[in-house]
Amino acid sequence: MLANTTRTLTEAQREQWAVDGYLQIEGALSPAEVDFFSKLLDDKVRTEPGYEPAPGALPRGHYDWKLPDQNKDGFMDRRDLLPCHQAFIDLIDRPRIFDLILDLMGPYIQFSMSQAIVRASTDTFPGYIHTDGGQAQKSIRVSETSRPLAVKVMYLLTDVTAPDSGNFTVFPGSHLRLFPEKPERLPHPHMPGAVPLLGKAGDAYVFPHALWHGPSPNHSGKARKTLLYNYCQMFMRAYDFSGPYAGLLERCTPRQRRLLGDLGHDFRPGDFFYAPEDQEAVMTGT
Ligand SMILES: O=C(O)CCC(=O)C(=O)O
Repeated sequence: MLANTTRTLTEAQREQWAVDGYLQIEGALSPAEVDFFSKLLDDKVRTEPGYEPAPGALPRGHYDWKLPDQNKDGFMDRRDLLPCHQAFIDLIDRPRIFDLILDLMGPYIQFSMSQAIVRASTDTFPGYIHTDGGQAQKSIRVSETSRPLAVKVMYLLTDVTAPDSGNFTVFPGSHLRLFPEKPERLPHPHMPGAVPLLGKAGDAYVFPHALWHGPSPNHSGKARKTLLYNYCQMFMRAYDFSGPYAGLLERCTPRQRRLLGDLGHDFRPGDFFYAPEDQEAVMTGT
């Protein structure tokens, strides 16, 4: 059964989205869900091989199949979580957050990526400021009144109550303007304009790929865990799978299937540009 999707942004959220370029949704996950996902990362995701960064072997942003560090507080950056557990599939269109995604992005969207990141407490990581969407998105900025091209939801699984705790750090408004990124002025989490956000486990940050953002260093003494879910307009490409995600479709609701690329027929040229006629009804559950 699909939840009927009716929630929309408040006026204050709409303004914050347009001006600052991000939202913080408190209590998006319950404490029980935070515990559940946190244990799932420790006891299942981390103990099995999966797609992880391979610095030195592969360029930045490319993932190789490997086993992460087995220390539960060590660094982990796992992609393509959905096959790992039904709960990861169900989080794709969790009503309270997905309602906002639909309101922001419109109904012609797909799910494009899932990720779990554990930022270890360490003196060796200086943080990392970037846009999402690779090289291209650094120079693509839509206007305040436009729908975004792609949006990420970051669920905190750890309280982040002080700076330099692996905070999600944003440059408010940077989704709308040229941002300096020169060898002599590389963006970093302590430069002017950076806002290291605080939050409670269970909070979610929602932001477009165009916003300059990233993790601050983590000197808190404890690892910071997050889940990240990405959505993009249908004419763009998913990052974690290359076509309809066939291996998962039988575990999905109709809406989840559509978000994972199942348009209800075999691929035809033009698909994903013009969506099936029931796209809006499938997305909103009406
Ligand atoms: O805070 C992190 O660990 C990374 C989050 C981030 O910058 C991203 O997902 O693009």
